[in-house]
Amino acid sequence: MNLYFSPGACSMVPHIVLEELGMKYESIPVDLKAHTYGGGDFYKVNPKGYVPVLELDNKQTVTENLVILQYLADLKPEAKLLPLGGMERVRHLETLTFITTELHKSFGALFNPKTSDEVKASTKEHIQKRYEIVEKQLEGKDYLMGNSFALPDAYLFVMTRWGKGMKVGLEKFPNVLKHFDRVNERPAVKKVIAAEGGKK
Ligand SMILES: N[C@@H](CCC(=O)N[C@@H](CS)C(=O)NCC(=O)O)C(=O)O
Repeated sequence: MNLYFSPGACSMVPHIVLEELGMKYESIPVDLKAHTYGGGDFYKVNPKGYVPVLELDNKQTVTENLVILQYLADLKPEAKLLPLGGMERVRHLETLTFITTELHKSFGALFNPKTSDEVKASTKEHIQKRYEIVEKQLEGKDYLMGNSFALPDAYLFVMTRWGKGMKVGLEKFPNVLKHFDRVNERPAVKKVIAAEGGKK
């Protein structure tokens, strides 16, 4: 399996999951400005032009983070990153989707150099509103879904990493900060951060 990634980007989430699952894979860095990888045209790998992309051993590609994460977790259900069925799976996917669509997408304006300071300030306020929900969900728990690490924790970790880097104002969310520190200590996470070496 190959993972196309960009250092510190949302592709860090499946990168963490691949390590947590102990999968065999290669990670291929993509230059998102030039849309190239190792001299190749990245649009030929993903016509949508973005990471993450998971390339299977049969050369089929899977895009869209939410789908890549489910595909990977289902390869090793014994790792319990995503329950196989029933309401437990529904709850995990509900939280994962909230993080992707409500948190991740809200960050977009902060990464755009053309965004005015006024819009940046209101974007940060909006992200804080989203984090109020996450803060409550983490109350009395080590991880989002209970007391063990699951897919939504990997995604939240990467978002909080961005939020800290972009000074979004996460100091007022102690549960979120504790969650970040807890996930940051996981050997798989340390390995990925060292491997990606970059920041968003
Ligand atoms: N809908 C995609 C969005 C992925 C995405 O936003 N990727 C960003 C990095 S975090 C990217 O590669 N942007 C570069 C581009 O769109 O050209 C998913 O959920 O996988």
